[in-house]
Amino acid sequence: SQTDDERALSDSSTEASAVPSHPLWPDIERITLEQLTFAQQGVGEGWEIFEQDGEMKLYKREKEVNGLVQDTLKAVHVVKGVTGFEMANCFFQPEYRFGWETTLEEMKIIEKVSDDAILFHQIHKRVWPASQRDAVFWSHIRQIPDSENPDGEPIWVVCNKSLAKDHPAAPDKKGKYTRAFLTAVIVCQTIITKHPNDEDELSRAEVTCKISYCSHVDPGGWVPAAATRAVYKREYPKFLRKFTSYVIDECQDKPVRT
Ligand code: H13
Repeated sequence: SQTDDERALSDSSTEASAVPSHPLWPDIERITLEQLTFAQQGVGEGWEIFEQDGEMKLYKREKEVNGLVQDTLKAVHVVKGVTGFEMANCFFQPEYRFGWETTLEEMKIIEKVSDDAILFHQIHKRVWPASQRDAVFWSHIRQIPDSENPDGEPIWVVCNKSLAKDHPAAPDKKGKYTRAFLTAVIVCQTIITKHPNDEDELSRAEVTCKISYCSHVDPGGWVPAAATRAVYKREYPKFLRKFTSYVIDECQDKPVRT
C-alpha cells in the first residue's frame, strides 16, 4: 500500500509546485546542507588516497555492512577556465547529462519539484559485474554564501540522493534491474585571479574552479566486495575526467558565467 509520501508525490502535478509544501522538501533541504558540510571537511584519519592525477585526487573510506561494500568516496579537483556556477549547472541540468555521464542508458524526469530540484529515474549501463542498475533520486542545486569570506565568490552545491522508498512513477522492476542507492554531492567554488582594479570583463584565463565531490554507493542486491571496489576504482576517475573536460568544452566559446 502507498505511504503518505508516495500518495502526495503521485498526486502532485508535473508542474513546478510551491517548494515549501512539497513532501520531499524538508529532506532535500536538510540532506543538501549535511552533504555540503561533509564535502567541506578535510581528508584526515580514515581516508585513503587511491588515485591522483595532477590536481585530481580521489580518496576512499572503506566500510562493509554484512559483507556488502558501503564505501564513501571523496574527490577534490581544481579545473582551470570554468566557474563554480558552470560546473554545478552542468552537473544539475538534465540537458547536459548524456554529454558526460558515460554509464547512462535512460534518463527520465519524474517530477520538477521546483526550478532547482528535480526527481529523476535513471537506468544505468551494465558497469557492474552483476545485473543492470536503476535509480530514483532527487537532485537539488543551490548557491550558498561562503561563511569564511561572505563578500567573495559563493559556493555552488548540487546534491543527489536516492529515494529510500519505491516511487509509483518508477516501480522497482526486480529481475530486470537492481535498484542502486546513491548519495552524491558536488561542491564548486570559483577562484578569480583578476586584479580588482582591472575593469575589463572577466576572461576564462582569470577563473579557476575548486571542486569537491563525495559519493556513497549502496549497489543494492549482492555484489562481491572486491568487484564493487574494482568498479568504482575505475569508474569514479573516469567520471571526473569526462565531466570536467565536458564542462571545459561546453563553456569554451561562451561568456564566463559566475
Ligand atoms: O554522480 C554521478 N552521476 C549522477 C548523474 O547521472 C547521478 C548520481 C546518482 C545516481 C543514482 C542515485 C543517486 C545519485 O549522482 C556520477 C556517478 C559516477 C558513478 C561511478 C560508479 C560507481 C560504481 C559503484 C560500484 C557498484 C558496484
